[in-house]
Amino acid sequence: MCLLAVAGVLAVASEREAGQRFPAGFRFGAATSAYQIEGGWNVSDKGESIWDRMVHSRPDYIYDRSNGDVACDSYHLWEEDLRMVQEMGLDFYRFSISWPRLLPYGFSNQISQDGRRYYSAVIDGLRARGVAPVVTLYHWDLPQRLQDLGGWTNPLIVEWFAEYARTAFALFADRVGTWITINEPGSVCDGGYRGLLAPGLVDHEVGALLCTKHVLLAHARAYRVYQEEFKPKYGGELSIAHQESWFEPKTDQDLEITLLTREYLFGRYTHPIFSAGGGWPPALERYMADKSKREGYPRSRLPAFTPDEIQLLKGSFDFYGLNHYTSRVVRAAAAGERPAYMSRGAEVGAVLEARPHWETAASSWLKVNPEGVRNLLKLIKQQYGDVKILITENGYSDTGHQLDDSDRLNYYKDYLEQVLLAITEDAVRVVGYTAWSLLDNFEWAAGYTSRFGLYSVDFSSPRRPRAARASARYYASVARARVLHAAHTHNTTA
Ligand code: GBH
Repeated sequence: MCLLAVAGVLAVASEREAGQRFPAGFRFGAATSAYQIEGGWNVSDKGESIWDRMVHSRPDYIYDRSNGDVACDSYHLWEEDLRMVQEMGLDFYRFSISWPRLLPYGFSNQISQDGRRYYSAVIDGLRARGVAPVVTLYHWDLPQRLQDLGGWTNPLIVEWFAEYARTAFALFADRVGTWITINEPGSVCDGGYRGLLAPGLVDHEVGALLCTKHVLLAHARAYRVYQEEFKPKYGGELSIAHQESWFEPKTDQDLEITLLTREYLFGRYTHPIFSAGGGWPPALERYMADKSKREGYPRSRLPAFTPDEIQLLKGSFDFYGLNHYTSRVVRAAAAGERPAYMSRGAEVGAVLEARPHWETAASSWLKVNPEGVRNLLKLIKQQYGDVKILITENGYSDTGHQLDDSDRLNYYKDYLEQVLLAITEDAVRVVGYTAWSLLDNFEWAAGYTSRFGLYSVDFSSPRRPRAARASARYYASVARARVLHAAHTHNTTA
């Protein structure tokens, strides 16, 4: 073969390789959350959370009638988890603090010493292994006592949360540089008040919208507490993690309904924080005001912000936290077609569908469309400017006992490829990527039937043994090399 041709091939190959390299400073991590992995639900003085209450009082809510009483037993086996993170060579580990484990009764007058010791040990353990802790303050396990006082629909929760946040900062901010206040406000409010997640209430017309306002303000207050009292000393960064899917119009006629649906399901949570103007997305605000009026409400069901609240929220971020899994096509409900009352688009008259060729994970909602993440990243940049984006979750579920999880491995490969394209081709400032999840865990209402783990967990054994899947080896090799390579070179050992 002609030497020039060989040289040509090599040049192309190395160019490709260069094009597939993540920028210097790009960080790789994996995530979990307290209720999903810890177990130890009633050890020591831990308080009851809304998930403890839900799984114990309404076991039929959970697909396999399981619960998180023991889960991965990470309350006892956390060193195993840290060993896995280290084995993969990850830069950071995102986990959450259980509010009622730290503050058994929700308020900061009583701090659990065991709770404090537990999270302190996890944080120190990570740092000793050269892994940065990324800490979420609220991943859905509200103290039941606060729920009994109205939970996220009570405006007082804004200060209760700020007080909890201040306690956590005071204890851990000397060792934690990255904070997430609330995981997926959309799931907290629209899931929690559509009967899908704890507290399992059904009131998406009013309850979910009150929740939206307060969960956002709680985030903003915590942000200001950090800014004023801790940032000067420790210089860390704080934001919120939004769940956003990529939504595209089904046909050219569906553009307007798609924009409104995005504003309703996502913009409601992002516009007040990231937009230049602040407040609710204007089109949604008008829509909700008109609709509420037609329904005979004296004021909009979407509760107004005061000018001070708008200012408090605006700019309350150091980066944009994005949880992304899936895509939908959006169309306007046809004349006479009433979208199912509980469906996510019903409020705005939208129907959400998947394209037939998108494959479905074990979670029926998780349709695979890798281009969706690149489109969404571009959209965020277009909407909110050149903000730093940390992908705080992305991952794939199977029903999983097999360690050879090629579907998950391919999902990671394809999605990471699109993330990289967004960085290199579209100049979106993505600074890191978090795999959901480090290990199989309690997948909320799906119980243990959907597995997201890079590591499998055998829940039938009291020792909850963990084992690396092929996807863990693959992810480790990407994190180590900072390069995306072809699928057949994945046999690097973790
Ligand atoms: C995240 O939730 C959670 O943070 C994590 O705890 C959980 O284990 C993980 O993901 C996997 O589920 O109508 O197309 O917009 C994601 C929960 C599932 C909520 C998809 C919104 C709607 C899909 N989300 N759902 S779409």
